[in-house]
Amino acid sequence: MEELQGGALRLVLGDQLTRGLASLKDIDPARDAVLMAEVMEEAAYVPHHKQKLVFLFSAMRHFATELREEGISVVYVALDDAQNTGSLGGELKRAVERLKPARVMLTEPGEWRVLEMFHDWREELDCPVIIREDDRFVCSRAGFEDWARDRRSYRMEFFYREMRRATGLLMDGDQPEGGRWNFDAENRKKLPKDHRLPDRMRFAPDAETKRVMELVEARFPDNFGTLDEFGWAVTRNGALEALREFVAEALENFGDYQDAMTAGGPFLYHGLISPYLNAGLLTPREVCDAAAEAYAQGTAPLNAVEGFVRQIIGWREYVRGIYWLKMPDYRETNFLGADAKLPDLYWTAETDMNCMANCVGDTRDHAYAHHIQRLMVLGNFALLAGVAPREVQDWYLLVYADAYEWVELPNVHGMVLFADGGVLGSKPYAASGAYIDRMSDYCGDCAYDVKRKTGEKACPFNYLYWDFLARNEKKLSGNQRLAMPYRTLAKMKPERVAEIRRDAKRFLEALPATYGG
Ligand code: FAD
Ligand code: DLZ
Ligand code: SF4
Repeated sequence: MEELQGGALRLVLGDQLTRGLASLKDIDPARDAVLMAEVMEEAAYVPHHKQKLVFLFSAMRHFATELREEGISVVYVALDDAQNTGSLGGELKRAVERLKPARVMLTEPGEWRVLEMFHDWREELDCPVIIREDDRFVCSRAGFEDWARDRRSYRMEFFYREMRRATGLLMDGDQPEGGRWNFDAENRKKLPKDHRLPDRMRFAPDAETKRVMELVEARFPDNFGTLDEFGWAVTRNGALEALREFVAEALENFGDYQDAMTAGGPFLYHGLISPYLNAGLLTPREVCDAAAEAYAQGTAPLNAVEGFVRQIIGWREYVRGIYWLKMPDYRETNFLGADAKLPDLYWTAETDMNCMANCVGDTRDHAYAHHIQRLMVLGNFALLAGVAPREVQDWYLLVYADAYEWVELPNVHGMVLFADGGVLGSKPYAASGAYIDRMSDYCGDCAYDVKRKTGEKACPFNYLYWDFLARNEKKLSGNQRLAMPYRTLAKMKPERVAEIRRDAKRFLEALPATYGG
C-alpha cells in the first residue's frame, strides 16, 4: 500500500468490529486506511479457549473483507504473516513508518492494560495520536462517574433505573412499564420434567472459519477447549440472525427459566449474544430495542423482556462502569484473603460433583455457560473453596468466548468472590447444594447426596457453605444480608461445626490442584 497523503491510519481492535465505531465514523476511503492485526500479544496474554480465538480471528477477517467491499483500504496482518512483530504496538509502528499517515486514530479499548499501551504510543509514535471515546455503550464512563459521585455505596438496581429513564426503554411516561422496575421474583422457575427445549440456532463454520480453525489447532494445540461444536456466527449479518432467532424462539421463556440449569443443555432460553455484543457485531441498544418490540407486539411477556433488558442496560453497563471507576486497584482486591489454588477439575471436568462436571464440560465444549452456571455453580464453588481471586479471574478470562477483562473482572471479583469487599454487590453469592438442587436436574444423577449435610456421601456444597461462613466470620458476620445464616451458625452445636469443618478440610485437601501458578 502506498503512503497516505495526509490521510489517517485508523486502528480497529479485535473487539471493535463495529462499522459505526468512533474511529471509523468519518473515514475517508480516498485518503485513509484501516489497520487490523492478529498478534500473539493479544492471543496469548491468557491462553484463550480455542473457540474464542477462532471466533475473534474469523470475525476480524470477515470485518476486514466487508470494509474492503466498501472501498476502504485495510492493512490486515494475519498471525502467520512473516513480518508480524507479534504486538499491537509493533504493528502500529510498522504501519506508521510505511504509510506515513498525518495522524493515527484510535477508539478507547475495553481494557486498562491496552489503554496504557495507547498512552505509550502517544509518546513513541512519530505522528499525532487521537483517542476517541468508545460510544458503543449506553452510559459513558463520565456518565457513570457522575452517577457514582457522592454515593456511599453503588447498587445496580438504582443505576438500572437511571438507564431505563435515560433510554426510555420499557417506560410508560416517567413510570416503569407494568408499574414495577424489576420482575425478577417471577424469573426463578425450574425446568419442568420432560420439558422440550428448542434447538437453538448454531452456525456451521464457513471456509474462512475453517482456515482459522486449522491455524488455531496448529498454533495453540494445548489451549483449553474443543472446536468440535463451534457454532458462533462470525459476521454482523450472522449475529443479527442469531438475535432474530433468540427473539422469535426463546425470549418468550427467557424470564421464566433464566436461572434454570439442565444437564447437557447450557443454552436453554438465553440470548447467546454476548460474544457478538462484546466484539461489536451487535450494539446493546439494538438488542434491547428488538426485545422491547417483541413486548410491544405481544410476542414476549414483560417479565422476560424486562429481565433481558436489565441484563444489558443494567448489569452490563454497571460492571463496565465499576471496572473503569476502580481500576487498576480493583484487579488486586482480595477482601477475604483467599489463597487456594484453582482445582484441576476446572480444566478436566473430572469430578464426582455432577453440577461441576456439567458446567465445566459445557464451558469446554462451547466456550459458553450461562450466568447461573458461572455464578452459582462454578463461581460459588471457587468462593466456598477459598480459591485466590487471581486464579479464578484468569480462568474466567480465558474460558469464555465473551470474556474481556472489563466485564469479567467485576463479575469475578465483585459478584462471585466478594474480593472487592462489597463495592459491586452487597453480599457474596454463597449457597449450599439446596440452591443447585432447586434450580437444576444435576443432583438426581450425582454421586453425592444433596440432602446430606456431613459425611463422605454428603454434597460438598453443603459443608463447604458452612465452613466458608465459619472461616470468614470476622469479615462477614456484620453483613446485614448474612444475618440469618450467621444466626443459624451460632445456634449449631460446637461438635456439629467441628464435624463440618473436618469434612471441608478433608474434601479440599484431597482436591488435586496441580496446574497454574
Ligand atoms: P443472556 O442470559 O441472554 O443475557 C443477555 C445479555 O446480558 C448477555 O449477552 C450479556 O451481554 C448481558 N449480561 C447478563 N449478565 C451480565 C453480567 N453479569 N455482566 C455483564 N453482562 C451481563 N459476560 C460477558 O459478556 N463476558 C464475561 O467475561 C463474563 N464473565 C462472567 C463471569 C462471571 C463469574 C459471571 C457470574 C458472569 C459473567 N458474565 C460475563 C455475565 C453473563 O454470565 C454472560 O454475559 C452471559 O452468560 C452471556 O450469555 P448470553 O448472551 O446467553 O446471556
Ligand atoms: C481477545 C483478542 C485476541 C485473542 N486477539 C486479538 C488480536 O490478535 N488482535 C486484536 O486487535 N485484538 C485481539 N483481541 C482483542 C483484544 O484483546 C481487545 O481489544 C483488548 O483486550 C481490549 O478489550
Ligand atoms: Fe452438585 Fe451437590 Fe447436587 Fe452433586 S449433590 S450435583 S455436588 S449440588
